Amino acid sequence: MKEAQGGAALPGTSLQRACRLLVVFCALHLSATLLYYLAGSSALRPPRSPEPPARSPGPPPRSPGPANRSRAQPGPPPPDCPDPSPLLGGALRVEFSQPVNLEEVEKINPEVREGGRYVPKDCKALQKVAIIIPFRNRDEHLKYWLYYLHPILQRQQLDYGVYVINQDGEETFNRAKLLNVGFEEALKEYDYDCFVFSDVDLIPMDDRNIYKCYSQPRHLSVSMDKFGFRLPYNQYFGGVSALSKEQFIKINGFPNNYWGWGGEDDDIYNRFDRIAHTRETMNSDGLNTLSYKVVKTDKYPLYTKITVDVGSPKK
Ligand code: BGN
Repeated sequence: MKEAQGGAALPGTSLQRACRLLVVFCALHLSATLLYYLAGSSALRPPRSPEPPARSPGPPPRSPGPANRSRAQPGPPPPDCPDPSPLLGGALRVEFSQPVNLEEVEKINPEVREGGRYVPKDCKALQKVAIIIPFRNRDEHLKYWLYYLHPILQRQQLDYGVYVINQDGEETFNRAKLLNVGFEEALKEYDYDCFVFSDVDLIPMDDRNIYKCYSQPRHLSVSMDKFGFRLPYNQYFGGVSALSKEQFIKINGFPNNYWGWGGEDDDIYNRFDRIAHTRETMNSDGLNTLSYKVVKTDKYPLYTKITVDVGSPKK
């Protein structure tokens, strides 16, 4: 019966075979299509993590020509210098027993540029300070000043320049007029925003005494050895003082008419005082009446020396 059953199924068997063949054919077709699709699409896709093209050492990149110069980006501006400077060390030992050799001073201050200019490398200085020193025949004092002050001013992270204003000739010395000249001449060189006026024989004994300007004029020589580490009187404004450009212009600079020793610093002090008599004269004696002649300018490695004819007192 079994056989009969098979015999009886003959026409159905051929149909099944045909169906199976069709299924196999379809499966093959589908696989081929799938393979073809996968192979084709992977050829279009980029490799997942491309290797950078190998580069031959070749010549260094050329500087941009005029056509593409505008595309060259300058580096980001340096950050502002921190306030206070982290380089400060505090109290200093100041003594004058050994003579100073300026070539040695140059060697230990390699970053000071010609004319006694310095700009911090890694940060933007908070102020641009011109140091103005009235001068005549005090070379030994000046050497000590340069020896001590250059390292201090660099630790204070100032953008600074040192201007020694040398009075020419043998006429009576005029300290305040020389300071006025220093203000005018330094501004011709650089856009200073602060002026520190210093006698050549004064050295700070602590580098936290910052040679910069404040919202009010400031007396920086707050105590002096020659006065027993005090000051002679409360209103004393001599020695070292700091005035911003605006403050200096506001008081019409310093008086030009104090020839010889003394008085000019008191006059300057009183320019800030509303009730003083100098408030009556300051507008007619100062920057607006300043006249002088620059005799020569010398750029030394550690300072700029401007020799100037300031005239003589009216006889
Ligand atoms: C004062 C001087 C100052 C000087 C101090 C300290 C005068 C004015 C007199 C009317 N003032 O007497 O210029 O800095 O002594 O030495 O001379």
